[in-house]
Formats: sequence, C-alpha cells, structure tokens
Amino acid sequence: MQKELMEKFVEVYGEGGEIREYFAPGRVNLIGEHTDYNGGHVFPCALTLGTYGLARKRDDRKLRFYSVNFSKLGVIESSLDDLIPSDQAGWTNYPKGVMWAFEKRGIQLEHGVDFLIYGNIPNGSGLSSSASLEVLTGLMLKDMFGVEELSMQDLALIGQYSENNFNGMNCGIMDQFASAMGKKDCAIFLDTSTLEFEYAPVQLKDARIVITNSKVKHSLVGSAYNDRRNECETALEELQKELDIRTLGDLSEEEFEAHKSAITSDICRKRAKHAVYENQRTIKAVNALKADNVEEFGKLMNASHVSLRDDYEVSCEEIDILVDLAWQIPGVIGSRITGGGFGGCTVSIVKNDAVDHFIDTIGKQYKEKVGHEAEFYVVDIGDGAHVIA
Ligand code: GAF
Repeated sequence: MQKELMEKFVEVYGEGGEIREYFAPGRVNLIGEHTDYNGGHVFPCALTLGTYGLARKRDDRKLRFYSVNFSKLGVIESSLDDLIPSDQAGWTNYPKGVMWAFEKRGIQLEHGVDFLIYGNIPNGSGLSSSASLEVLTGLMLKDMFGVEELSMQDLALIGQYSENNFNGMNCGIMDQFASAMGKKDCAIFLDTSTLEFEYAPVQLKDARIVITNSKVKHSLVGSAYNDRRNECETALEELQKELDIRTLGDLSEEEFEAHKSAITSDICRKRAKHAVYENQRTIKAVNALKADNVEEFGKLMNASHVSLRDDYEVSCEEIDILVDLAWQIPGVIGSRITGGGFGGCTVSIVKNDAVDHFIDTIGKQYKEKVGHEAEFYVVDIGDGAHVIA
C-alpha cells in the first residue's frame, strides 16, 4: 500500500524533495451517542481503517490536492491565500479548513504543500472519514512545519473547530478525539465536559466487533443534527432555572426525573432524557466491561439503540431493520446504531462462532426487505493518528 501510494504521488506530482507519510483512523463508537455536545461521556475506538496521506512541502504558497478515491477530479489547486470554503472545493474543504484553523490559532503556514490522500473508510458510512481527514491534515502540518507545541489532543480540537466553523457541521469532539488519541485494542472513555479520559481495554475474548453498513444516508443529517443540539440546549436552559448544572451530563437519572417537568416541550424533554440516560448508560457500560461482564455491556448497547430510536429519533427504517435482525440472532451480545444517525452503520458484538451466520442471515434478509445489500466489516481496534515515515 505504502509503495503504491508513493508511486502514485510521484506520478501525480513528479520526483524530488522529501515526501512524508501519515495515517489517521476512522472510528466506531461503542456506546455514548449524542452525549459529546451535552457534557456527557463517550466510548469510541479508533479503527485500523482510515485515511493515508503523503505530503511534500512547496517553495511557494500553492496547495495541490489529489485523492486516489476521487481520482477523476484530478489535482485540485488552491493557495494558502484562498482558505475560504466553497462548494467547488469538494473534499478539499476539510484539509483547507484545518489550515485555516491553524492560522486562526496564530500558526502561520509559510509554505504550500502537495498532498495526496487515500482512504479505506467507506464513504458516507458514518465512520468518521471527515474527522480522520482533519486529524491527518493537522498531523501533516504539525510534522512538516515543526509545530512542536501542538499535542495530539490539540489536533483533535483544531479538527473540530474547523469542522464547526469552516465546514458548518456543529459536531462534538468525539470523532476527532478518537482519530487523534486512539489506542490499539482499547476504547477511549472520554468525559467530554473536561476532556479527561482513560483507555479501557476491549477484551471480548470469544467475540468480535462487527460493523454493518446500511448503505443509506438520509439527507437531513446536518440539519437534524443541529436541531437535536438546539433542543438539548433549550432543555438545559429550562432545567438551569431550577438546578445548578452546567450540562445535561451533570444529571443522574433520578435528578432528571425529579426536575423534568421544568422542560416545557415534550420533544425537548425526550431529547434531554436520552442525553441524561445515555450518559449514565455509558458509565455503567464501561464499568461492566471492566468487570468482564460483556453480556451486561451488550444489554446496555441494546438499550442505547432503543433510546436513540424512540427518544432521540435519530434512527431510520433501514437501521432499525438491521438492529432488529441482529437482536434475533443467537450469539449477538449487543447491537445498536452508531454515529450521528439517519443511516450509516450499526455496531454489534457477535460471538466468534456466530459471525458467519450473522453476516449471511442479515445480508440476505436486509436485501429482501430493503432492496439493496448491506456491507459488513469485522473490525480491529487500531492506534490513533501517526507519522508513518
Ligand atoms: C457525529 C458527530 F460528529 C459526533 O460529534 C457525535 O455527536 C456523533 O455524531 C453522535 O454521537 O459523529
């Protein structure tokens, strides 16, 4: 792979100079969904799938971008003096956004770059291909321009900042954090209100993590995501009239039940309920995993799905079909929607000896019910972003 990408780089941009190589992974979230902008906990892990990047410094301020995945687009040219989002810029809005965010932080980029990327995260699947591209770009800039003062955590924050302010998606920190800070065979138990975190080994012994891609992405994703955020903020403001809390993540289930009548709209109350219960579920799930109780972890994953489906309303027909099918298969420990929702993927924990049956059965029945095929990835948990060479 590295050799082929290097050859491609030379073919596209020509010989010469030092070419550096980087990798930033995608992520799957095991539990703790839509809690990262509510001051709650999340439990994602980095995948071994992700985005590779090769880069070479230029003498001028030109930027040249090439994606092996979108090779038909050819080389897309821009400049450090043109860091403005535009529809025509397509995927390059992500690396450009990170360059813009560096400059916003007072880090002047003196030279342009030739940048080639290749990603093996299925596009639009909700496994954070954009966050991985942001973190990849941050790492490339840090390394090439010797920006020692930036930690990997800073790169996650810069990625989120650029996504929020350059690309207009009001996401939380989870995806960029997982891509930057991931660790092999561990999930990250992150408190998004303080950014304190701990690595929790995911030792499933006789089971695997299986991601199922519904291959649907409903177009309301961006706007519905921002609506959910607003509804949670409204609920929080109303609760704050009675309670001294900073975020919904500060509440236990009992406190929420005792004060939920302060929230005047039924919709906002349901959204807040999900945020509070999901946060508590995530804490319980991590404790279960640490106590080696994978069955309990699975039950909490299932409960997470029900809450995302009924209270947060970010699931969709295709995803519910996948989860319902999974719940019926012996050997499935837990299954739920993962990521932002409205399509994308489910994550399931499946006993080793049930994995083939899981893929066969769900594959056939999904196709019958929905009319197109699902895709399955039996994944490993990998390291966070790093310099390859
Ligand atoms: C998307 C967002 F980018 C994350 O920040 C997070 O909110 C997630 O949806 C839902 O948990 O992936």
